[in-house]
Amino acid sequence: MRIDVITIFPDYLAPLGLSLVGKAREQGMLDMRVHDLRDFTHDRHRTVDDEPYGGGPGMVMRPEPWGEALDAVLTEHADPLLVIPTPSGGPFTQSLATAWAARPGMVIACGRYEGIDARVADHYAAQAEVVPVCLGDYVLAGGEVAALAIVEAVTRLLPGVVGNEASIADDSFAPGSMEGLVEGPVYTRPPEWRGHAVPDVLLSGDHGRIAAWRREQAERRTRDMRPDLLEG
Ligand code: JEH
Repeated sequence: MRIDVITIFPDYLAPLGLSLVGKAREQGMLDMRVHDLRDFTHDRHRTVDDEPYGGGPGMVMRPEPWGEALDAVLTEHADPLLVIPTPSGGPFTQSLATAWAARPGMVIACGRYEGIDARVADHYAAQAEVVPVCLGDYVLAGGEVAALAIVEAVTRLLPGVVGNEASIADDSFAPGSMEGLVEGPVYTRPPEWRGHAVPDVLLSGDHGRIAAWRREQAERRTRDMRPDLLEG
């Protein structure tokens, strides 16, 4: 898979050289390139922002550097997908991660300030699938943290990246697992730690009872922590 990230803070994406994503890159399953938006400016100060038309606080990202960067990067993509993190996007969900893991690649455009001039998304809709996404209901300072989350969520679904295929099928939000439930508590050795015992059932070897107990725990925790998941 090919992933291009465009940002004014390329160093923000440095963690994607580590861990699972880093291994996927070393193993040649992921070709990820990070581009500095300022390399696509032409003025002496490498300006990427300007005042908002209509007034208001903050600054908006100018369309010209985005146009030059996206023209250069999108031509490298066969079936172009342009992902734009923004507080006004649709929710980024596991089902989007699954769909995107099956594609040849994507370009992630990381805005800063009050966001990117809206004409950029409009313009590229003619040549790419443009998807504005939002991580969650809190306000970040830019799209970089969302890009980290998206790259990790998608990459771990690539065939051969996670050694254990069962860990993917079992994901809380994955289609066909414990549908729409969060996971209950998990334990490892020792059987007693600082006076806290592991529930007996998990040491019983009775796989039927263990499965029933886990289901009950998942339902209980979903009711307590994520009642919204039970509404549907
Ligand atoms: C934030 C991309 C580019 C800050 C404020 C405003 C909210 C009311 N889950 C997420 N949160 N934030 C982002 C995100 C994702 N994905 C995100 C970004 C950019 C993604 C620039 N920023 C900073 C930013 C304007 N406010 C938005 N409003 C509803 C709480 C108030 C206005 C825009 C951009």
